[in-house]
Amino acid sequence: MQIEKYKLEEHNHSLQKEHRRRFEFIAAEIKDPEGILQKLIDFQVAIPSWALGTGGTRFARFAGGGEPRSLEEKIEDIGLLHALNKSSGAISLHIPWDIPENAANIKALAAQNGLRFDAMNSNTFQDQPGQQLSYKFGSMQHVDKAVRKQAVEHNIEVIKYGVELGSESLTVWLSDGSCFPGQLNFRKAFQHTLESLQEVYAALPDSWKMFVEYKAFEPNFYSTTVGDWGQSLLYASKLGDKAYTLVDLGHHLPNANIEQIVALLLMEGKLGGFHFNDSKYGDDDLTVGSIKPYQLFLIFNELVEGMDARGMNHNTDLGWMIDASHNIKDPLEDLLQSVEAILITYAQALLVDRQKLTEAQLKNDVVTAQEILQQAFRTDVRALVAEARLRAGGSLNPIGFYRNEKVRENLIKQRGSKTVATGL
Ligand code: RM4
Ligand code: MN
Ligand code: MN
Repeated sequence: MQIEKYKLEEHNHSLQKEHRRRFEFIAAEIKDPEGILQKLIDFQVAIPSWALGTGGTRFARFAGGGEPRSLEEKIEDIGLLHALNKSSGAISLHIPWDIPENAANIKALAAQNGLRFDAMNSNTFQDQPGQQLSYKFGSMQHVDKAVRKQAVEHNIEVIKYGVELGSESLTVWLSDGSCFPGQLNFRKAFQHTLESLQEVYAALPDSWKMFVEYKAFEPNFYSTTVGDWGQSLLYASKLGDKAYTLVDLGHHLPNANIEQIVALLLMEGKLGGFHFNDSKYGDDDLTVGSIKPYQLFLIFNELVEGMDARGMNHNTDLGWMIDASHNIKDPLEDLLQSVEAILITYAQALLVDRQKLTEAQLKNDVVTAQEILQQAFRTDVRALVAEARLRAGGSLNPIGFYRNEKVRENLIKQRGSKTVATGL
């Protein structure tokens, strides 16, 4: 479904007066509004191809209508999001859920929608129909060399698809681990995994990055072979300069200090990518910013500080991706909410008065340090984010527009009410 430009203009026009009043207020309140607006306009977050359909739990899946039935329709959905918010200009593919049958056509369709291909994701956590050997007891860690080889070859195939599409990174997330004590030898599992990753690393094109994603538990419940940032960093350091750690916000044990992890990975030049979502208990994959917005702010605060300390480009030097799943919301509305939450939090982090914070730290003035952070966090920057969207050609109120234009109803008419998107 295409968004008609005149409809977007009409919608923006009807909201313009109220918006101007709010924008002028915030612009007068903060330092360098123009600089911040440009950073917000530049910032792009990749949408994963698996987040466009309704997810499910291990108990049930309540399918929504009008879900994309093919990779082409997924690209159209992301194009629609991007037309509305101008901040979703990339797609992250999962192989084999979304194999591009004709890469040139897929690339052209993405380009028409203003999208580029972000990290490619491999999948050795499920057995696929026709697959020779099973991953039931792991993939890259497996005791059987033939299984490890199969996993390595799959990853190399994913890189090939990525090269055809113009992607420049591979994310490896392994479910490898064990469910019971004694099931595996930790050291051997690590060494097998490292050797397998090394073989994949050797097949990476020069310009590519490899992201090693960690996760504390699930689907394995006793040990995970890439279980935390320490293990991921160990693999990434042993692999080489093109290997980095990927932080998924839902992959830690409860109450982990993720902002500190981020700060240290950045300091080491080993933070590569990010999977945004929110959670209360485990890998809940909820809408970004819906449960712990202050934690997200503290993470962004470290990201901005750490990237600036290394002179990094906020938009292009890290891979920014959403990794969420939607059980009860319309996935497109949920994604609009997630991207909005990311931009709001990024804007707030840009507001932190770094010089004053450093001064407070040097004086051990704990109270002032807290005041500085909370001053930024409690600033209502929504009109700033809306202005960035407006200047980039998007909508002042993406969800409002989506609902007024009955986008979901139209998609159901086009695609049917019982469609199933590929994926989990
Ligand atoms: C995992 C992890 C990966 C994602 C899969 C579907 O928990 O977050 O990034 O590819 O789920
Ligand atoms: Mn993830
Ligand atoms: Mn996850």
